[in-house]
Amino acid sequence: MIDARTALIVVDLQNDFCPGGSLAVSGGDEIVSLVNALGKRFGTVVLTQDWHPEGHSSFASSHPGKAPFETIAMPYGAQVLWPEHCVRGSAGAAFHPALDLSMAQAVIRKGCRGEVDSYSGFVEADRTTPTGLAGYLKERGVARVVVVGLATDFCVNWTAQDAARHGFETVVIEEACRAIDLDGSLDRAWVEMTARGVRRMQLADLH
Ligand code: VGL
Ligand code: ZN
Repeated sequence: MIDARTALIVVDLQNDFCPGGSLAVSGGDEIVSLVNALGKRFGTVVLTQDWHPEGHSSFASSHPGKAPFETIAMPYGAQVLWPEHCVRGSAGAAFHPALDLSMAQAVIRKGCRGEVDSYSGFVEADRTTPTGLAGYLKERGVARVVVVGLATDFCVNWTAQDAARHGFETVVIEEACRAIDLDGSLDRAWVEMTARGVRRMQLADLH
């Protein structure tokens, strides 16, 4: 077991981000068995779940004339437009069927408000609205978080950076993540995470 002050955060391991889904991340399903094995080693496991209302402002289809993967300006900053994905209650928003949910104590849903996206499991894209995850972890005495899941360059990146900002010692396990990699976003994500003090680790190095 990993010490009780360390939590595992599994980011968005949902059908729409796996092969066959509407915003499939290449190899997204390959991490499920790793994550299941990892989950058994932690006393605190939290899952995040992308959970958008229909017509969400992050969907290209909500912006006439715009196509997926274009970027637009939103009041809170730049927003990449995505194919419709993870509509709340849909099969695409469900967790991958092979993900072992029994290990998780909490599910944090994010991106729930129509006008604001949330890559981060901690704070929405307006950078002011908390999900409550930081308080949940702190109240349970968590000091270190290990972040895995999808996608490395978006939701894992933002979640890990916010964990570090909230004062958690933060680790990302590279093999237990997969990336979208849009115009160099994966390389940029590692630069950003590293600059925040997030540690890039391999599974074998985790104790
Ligand atoms: C994600 C794009 C849109 C992710 C979520 O989980 O990385 N990416 N919504
Ligand atoms: Zn989303």
